[in-house]
Amino acid sequence: PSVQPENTQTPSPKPLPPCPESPPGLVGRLLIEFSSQMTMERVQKENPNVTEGGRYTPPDCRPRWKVAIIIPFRHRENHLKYWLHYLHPILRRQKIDYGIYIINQLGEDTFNRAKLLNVGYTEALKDAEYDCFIFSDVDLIPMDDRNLYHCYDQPRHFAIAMDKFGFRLPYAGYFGGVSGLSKKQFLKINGFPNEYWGWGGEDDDIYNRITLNGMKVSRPDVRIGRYRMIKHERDKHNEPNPQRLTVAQCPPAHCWPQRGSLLTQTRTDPV
Ligand code: UDH
Repeated sequence: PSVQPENTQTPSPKPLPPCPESPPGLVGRLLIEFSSQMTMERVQKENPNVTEGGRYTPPDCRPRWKVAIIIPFRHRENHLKYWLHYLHPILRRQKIDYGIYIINQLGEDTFNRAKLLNVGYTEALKDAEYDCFIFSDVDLIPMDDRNLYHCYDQPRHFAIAMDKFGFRLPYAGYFGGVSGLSKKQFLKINGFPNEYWGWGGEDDDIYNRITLNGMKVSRPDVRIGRYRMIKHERDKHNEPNPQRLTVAQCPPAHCWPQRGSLLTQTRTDPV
C-alpha cells in the first residue's frame, strides 16, 4: 500500500480580515480634561502595545490605511503628554495602523509650522510606506472617537469644531489644527508652503492649493468633529506673520478675501 507523505509544513496563518469601516469598539463622545498631572511613564504603561517610535498596528484585522501622524513641535512637552495619553487609545479603537512623528524645530528661530509638516512627510516615508498623512497640532484633542483618523476621497479637515471657536468653523475656508491628505493628494498639491515664518496664513495657503487643484475639503459631521485645545499663551518666536492675510501662492481670482467671490466672508484673525 502506498504511504502518503506526512505534511511537515506548519499551516500558514489565516489571513486577517479587513478592518471594519465602522470599528465596533468606538465609544463616541469623550471626556477630555487637562487638570490631572500627566507623565510619560503613565502613557507608556497605558499603551504597552505601542512599539518603539510610536508605531501600532491592529492585531486582529488588516487596516485600510497606513497613517503617519505628523506633529509640528517645539517646547510643548507637557501638551505632548496629554496628546499621547488621549490619542493612543482612540487610534487603537479606530483600528488604525499608524506611526507618530514629532517634528521638532531646533533652535530659537521663528517657528515654521508648514515647513515642519513637509519635513515630517519626507521623514515618515523613509520609515515606512505610508499612504495617508495626518497633520495635527500638539494641543488639539478630539472629543469623539468617531472622527476617524484615516484618509478620504478628498483632503480632510478634522478639527472643525474647536472649543476655542465656540465649536464651529471660524470661517468657511478654515483648514487649520488637524488635517489629513493621502499621499496622492499631498503630491497633487506639491506639499505645503515653506515660506510662512511665524503664526498664521499657512493653513489658508494649503486650503487654496487644494481648491486650485480641483479638490474639495471633506469634513466630519459638526457633532463629531469637536476638539478641545489645551490653553496656552502665544509661544515665543511664533509671532503673527504680518504677511498671513495676503496669502502667497494665490492667483488674484482666488485670493482670500475676495469680495464678490463665493467666499464672501472677510478674513480676519479669529480671536
Ligand atoms: N508649535 C509648537 N511650538 C511653538 C509654536 C507652535 O510646538 O513654539 C506647534 C504646536 O503643535 C501647536 C501648533 O504649532 O499646536 C500651532 O501653534 P499655536 O498653538 O500657537 O497656534 P494656535 O492657533 O494658537 O492654536 C494661537 C495662539 C493662542 C494665543 C492666545 C492667547 N490668548
